[in-house]
Amino acid sequence: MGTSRTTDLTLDQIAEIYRTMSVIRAFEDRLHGLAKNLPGAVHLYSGQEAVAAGVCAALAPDDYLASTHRGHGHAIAKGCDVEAMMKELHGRPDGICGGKGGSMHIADFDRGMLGANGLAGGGVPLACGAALTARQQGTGQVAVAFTGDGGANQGAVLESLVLARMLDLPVIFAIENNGYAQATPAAAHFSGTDMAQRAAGFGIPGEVVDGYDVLAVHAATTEAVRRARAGEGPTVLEFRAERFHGHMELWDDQSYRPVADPERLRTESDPLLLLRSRIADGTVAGPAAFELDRLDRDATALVEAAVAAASEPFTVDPRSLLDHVYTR
Ligand SMILES: Cc1ncc(C[n+]2csc(CCOP(=O)(O)OP(=O)(O)O)c2C)c(N)n1
Ligand SMILES: [Mg+2]
Repeated sequence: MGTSRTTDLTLDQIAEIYRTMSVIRAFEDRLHGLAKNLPGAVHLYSGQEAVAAGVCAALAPDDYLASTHRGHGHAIAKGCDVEAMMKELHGRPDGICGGKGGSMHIADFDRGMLGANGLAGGGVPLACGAALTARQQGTGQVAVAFTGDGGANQGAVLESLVLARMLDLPVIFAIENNGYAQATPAAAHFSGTDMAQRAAGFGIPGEVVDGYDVLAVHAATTEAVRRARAGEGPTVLEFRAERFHGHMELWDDQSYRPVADPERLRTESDPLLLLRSRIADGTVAGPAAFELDRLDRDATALVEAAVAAASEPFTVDPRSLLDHVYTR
């Protein structure tokens, strides 16, 4: 499995990566409990922060990202406005998609965020389309196609792998293997030792990466982005990191999972604590602990302000119901 040893990242870049993870953690852990009062399904990303933060830190602002149903972390890491996202989750007209998308359709095209997606594997062909556009127009942009381990079994994902190789698209397939598809363990829905291995069958380089190690995620993505921009085509990256919460809020008693797992993950596999400990032991040159503490406090304050703004009373004009639909 790919893990990081050294890094070329500057202190400021490491601080920014930590900040991104901290904002995602604050956003998601705050939503835990709050979600029961919100319209629509909410899937939390805590535990997987290093994947979104490490991948997006390797992208340019105008690169594309197509997300999944577990998309808040991707959206935050791609630069979406946290308050507008929180408002979206509350169904407000001043939400990032006018309050009509909710958790599973957060999008912001100005930031290359092509959208979360309620269809498992659904973002992958969209990212390939964006990559084809970039290639045809010669813009140099790349696209990241996120999917979970379950979504990676969708026919559309496998077709996308074929097309991406045949057309040498500047696309990165980012498979987030968190060990489960809803309540189904990954070992029960795919054979073989890892999903990255599948890439070889499509003639695409593939790598398994420690998804708790943000620097390893960043290094692997940086190389995949280099390949894509150089016209060398797609890469498959399988990031391994389990989620801290259940599959979705209000649904999951996690009876399919060892009882101690979520707590064990928070003590042994927290990507923020992992980065902190590597800075503390001198393996990585990063900000001092008190600066990281400040970033954590800022992240909490940002999310609290977003919740306060989103909790203000609001009205929805019923005449806007049919706005933004394709046909009437
Ligand atoms: C096409 C499709 N089939 C089934 C579902 C129901 N569903 C929602 S999430 C999910 C599991 C997805 O697992 P995975 O891709 O591993 O993502 P994770 O939830 O673990 O992040 C399923 C089957 C769906 N949303 N879309
Ligand atoms: Mg999964």
